[in-house]
Amino acid sequence: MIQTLDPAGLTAFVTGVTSGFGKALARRYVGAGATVVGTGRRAERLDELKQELGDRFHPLPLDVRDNDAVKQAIQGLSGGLEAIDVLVNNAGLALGLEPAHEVDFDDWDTMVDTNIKGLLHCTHALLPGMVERDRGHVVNLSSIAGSYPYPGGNVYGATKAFVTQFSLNLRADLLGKQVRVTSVEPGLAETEFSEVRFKGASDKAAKVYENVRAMTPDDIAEAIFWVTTLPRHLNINRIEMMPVAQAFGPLAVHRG
Ligand code: NDP
Ligand code: 8X3
Repeated sequence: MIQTLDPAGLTAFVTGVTSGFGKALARRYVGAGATVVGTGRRAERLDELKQELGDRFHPLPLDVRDNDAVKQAIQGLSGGLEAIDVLVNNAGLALGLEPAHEVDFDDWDTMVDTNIKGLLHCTHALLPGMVERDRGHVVNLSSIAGSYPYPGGNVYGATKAFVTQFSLNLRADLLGKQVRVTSVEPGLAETEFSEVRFKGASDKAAKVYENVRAMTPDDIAEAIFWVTTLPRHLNINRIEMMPVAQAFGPLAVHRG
């Protein structure tokens, strides 16, 4: 038997708790006794979650793309919340599935600003405190799309490759410090992800999950809960997870 960490002693900063993985994780943490600062742009959804989760949940309306707002929000944390133990960089999105030569450049911009720069903003603001306290864990939501290319994955997959490599590079910088880093790389999971990717086209989004047992937000939340409550001498570098119903295709060959 190993001695896992008592979640009651953890304060987590989770980006993107208004939906999907982030919301499931906020519920998992608070249900186990942890304290959560939860962010997202949709303030009304944060309010609903506050109603549900109570005192140990601290809603923080925030657009992670806005570095000044991120810095200000993090500097404004008080009452014990200033010592964040776990940062979960979960906020992110895919926009579109068109081939690279047909995309709207604004979509690329938004994915880079959110998935890369947003993650960097939060990490840059919270990591120095973790190092100073010699205690912490950064969990980054990457994706299988960062390892395996697919048609239409162009910039989305590239942002996730950044997230994976950045996570591994952080490990290199943090050697000798008691600060852990994990890249979580899920495959098909049913959330609002496809609704966002297809810009509200619900029919198209529903087709992604039709007749398939996809992973659930709770599946991903459980993995994050596990890596962050392991004894402090253990670091899970990467965790790649897929539903059993998903696997790899052959490489494409064009004949003609
Ligand atoms: P959802 O769309 O269900 O949730 C995304 C969350 O990110 C929302 O809470 C949203 O909040 C938040 N968010 C998006 N943009 C911003 C922003 N600019 N500032 C603050 N918050 C933001 O998707 P998932 O739960 O599926 O996705 C979570 C993460 O997991 C993403 O990084 C995604 O790329 C990744 N992922 C998802 C997979 C899947 O199949 N679902 C598989 C692999 C990885 P709000 O809109 O209120 O701001
Ligand atoms: C989300 C998984 O395969 O739709 O990151 O890109 S995938």
